[in-house]
Amino acid sequence: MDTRFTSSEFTPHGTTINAAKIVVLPLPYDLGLSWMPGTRLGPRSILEASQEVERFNYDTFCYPADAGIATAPAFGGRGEEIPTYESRIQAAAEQYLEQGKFLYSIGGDHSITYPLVMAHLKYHPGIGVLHLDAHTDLWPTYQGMNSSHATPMYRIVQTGTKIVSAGLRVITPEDYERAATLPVKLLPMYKMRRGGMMHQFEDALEFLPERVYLSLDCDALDPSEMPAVGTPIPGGFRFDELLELLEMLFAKKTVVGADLVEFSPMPGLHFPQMTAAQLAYDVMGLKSLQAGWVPEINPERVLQKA
Ligand SMILES: [Mn+2]
Repeated sequence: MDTRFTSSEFTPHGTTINAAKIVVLPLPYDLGLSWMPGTRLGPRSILEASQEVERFNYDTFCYPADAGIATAPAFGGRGEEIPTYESRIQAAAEQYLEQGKFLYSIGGDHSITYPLVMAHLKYHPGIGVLHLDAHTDLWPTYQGMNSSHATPMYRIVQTGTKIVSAGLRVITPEDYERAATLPVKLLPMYKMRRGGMMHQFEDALEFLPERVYLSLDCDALDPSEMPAVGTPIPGGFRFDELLELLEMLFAKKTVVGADLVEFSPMPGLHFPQMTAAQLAYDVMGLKSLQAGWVPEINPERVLQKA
């Protein structure tokens, strides 16, 4: 199988990480999961599906691949102590950030986001985190572990980093108590639905600094469109709603890094991995346009000119 994201190494920019603006970091890991294992198979499955993603990105009207997308070697954490694995993630991320790359990490369960954000904080001090998820991931410990897919936002916020968590459908009274004393804004899905989704989201974004890291848990999407997650929760975003939120995010903030986590492929069901690959490519498109790496091309206008 192909272990690269898209066949974009065939772009004019060549095949090397040196020549690429975007580096995809696959992190096949699932020791932070509480219920269904399987996210360690996520990156491979998304990379495979990405071969079928159309090179022209109709969601963002550009060719993200023209920015140069290189895929870093994947590494999981089997047989490794969790702190060791986390330092390896952070070191790998720092290596690419040092080279000025836009890092797009593919998990893996949500525990990978903590070391990734730590790396980004080093190169982009003062960033905030936009967290799209069904869950708050704001537990101090979960099942006795402080490194779990239920704890990354708690760990991140301990560094003073501001977080907006949106799309939430599971919030406990304890979450609200915790959030009240921390720089976290919780945006439950029911409020987004009732208060005008885009308006609520725009408001929440004002809580964050100008530069943000985007962490996207696949279970933010509705299970009807994204069933391939460890902990599916009904009532999530539709794909087009999520896309609109991402467009607003890139219109309002500079995104300095991003991840996509918790994808857990279901044998025999291939549309979710295509959805995940498309979502990843959409974010790369939005970033490429924001950074001016590629031009916007409206395909309808091309037709009018002809
Ligand atoms: Mn999560």
